[in-house]
Amino acid sequence: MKRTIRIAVATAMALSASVAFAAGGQDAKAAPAAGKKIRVAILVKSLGNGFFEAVRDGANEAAKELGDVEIIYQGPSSATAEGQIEIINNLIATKVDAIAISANDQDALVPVAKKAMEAGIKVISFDSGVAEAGRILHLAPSDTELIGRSQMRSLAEMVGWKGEVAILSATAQASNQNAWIEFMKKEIAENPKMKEMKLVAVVYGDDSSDKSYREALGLFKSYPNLKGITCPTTVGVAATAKAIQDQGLTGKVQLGGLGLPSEMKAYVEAGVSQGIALWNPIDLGYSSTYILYNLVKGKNTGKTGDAFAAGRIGTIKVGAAGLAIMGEPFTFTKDNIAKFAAMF
Ligand code: RAM
Repeated sequence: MKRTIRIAVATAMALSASVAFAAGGQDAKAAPAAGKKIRVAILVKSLGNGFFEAVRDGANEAAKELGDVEIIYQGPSSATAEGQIEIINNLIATKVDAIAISANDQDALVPVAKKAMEAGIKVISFDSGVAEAGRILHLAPSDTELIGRSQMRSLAEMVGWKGEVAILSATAQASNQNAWIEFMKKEIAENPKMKEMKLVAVVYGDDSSDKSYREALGLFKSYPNLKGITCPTTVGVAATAKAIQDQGLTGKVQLGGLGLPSEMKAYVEAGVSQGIALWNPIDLGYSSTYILYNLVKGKNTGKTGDAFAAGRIGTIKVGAAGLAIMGEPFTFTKDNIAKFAAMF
């Protein structure tokens, strides 16, 4: 079977011990401060998203190791900046110590994130970034250009390098998806092997299963010759897989993107998608918690060049513009997806 994304992956273990991280640097288990726990809020794009539930599990794992950390997991019911702003205001009022945000809008959250930092709260973004002025650092799961270009290459392989393709994304303001889409567009425009491919539409399912499903149906209707869809969102890719299957389009419309193995296993095994990619969301939550803990404890500042000790992950280094990058995406195909589906 075809490999969908040509990204070198050494072993399955590389997924949880991300390759871009320097080895070692295990932080000693901090002794709980007398009585008071450090309150770390994990603010996600929206509730009910399995990806973020795995992030939460990783945060809880780190909190357990650290001992004196309490995780507060929150998110709006739908993926809006307004909902997140309201939650951040509440977190400021209740005086949490730290917040990790996956942003629904990188700019709209800056004023309230600044307000939180002025109140002494340590603020970072992870997954989907807040603009630089509104966070100490951003923890990205992988390199933006690599994610964007490799998703388009993966889809190209599936459709045989020709025909109409579309992107079904999360929200129109999502900073992570928009940055990836920029590189998907560059790849299709620049790669001479893709000259017979045409990107016909970019649509938004807002990380809602229902809306994503409807948008997928809309694509089938508007583009009867559509050969493939790539969805850089776990919610969108699962909904699109269901739409393809329900419409009897398996094998006619190819599907690629970023998906949770637990949600995509059945579709990948049934051939609805030849393969999807992702990183380990558990590690993202685990690392975010260690980073915030070290910031609160004054062990790190988060400035460029700073190195955080992050438990089993090792050392996380902060690069230019306060950007810390975890590792490389991993590709799940019908040969390996079952193993990961049990994890996330
Ligand atoms: C969805 C969210 C998240 C993104 C993943 C791939 O769960 O949009 O931000 O990183 O997909």
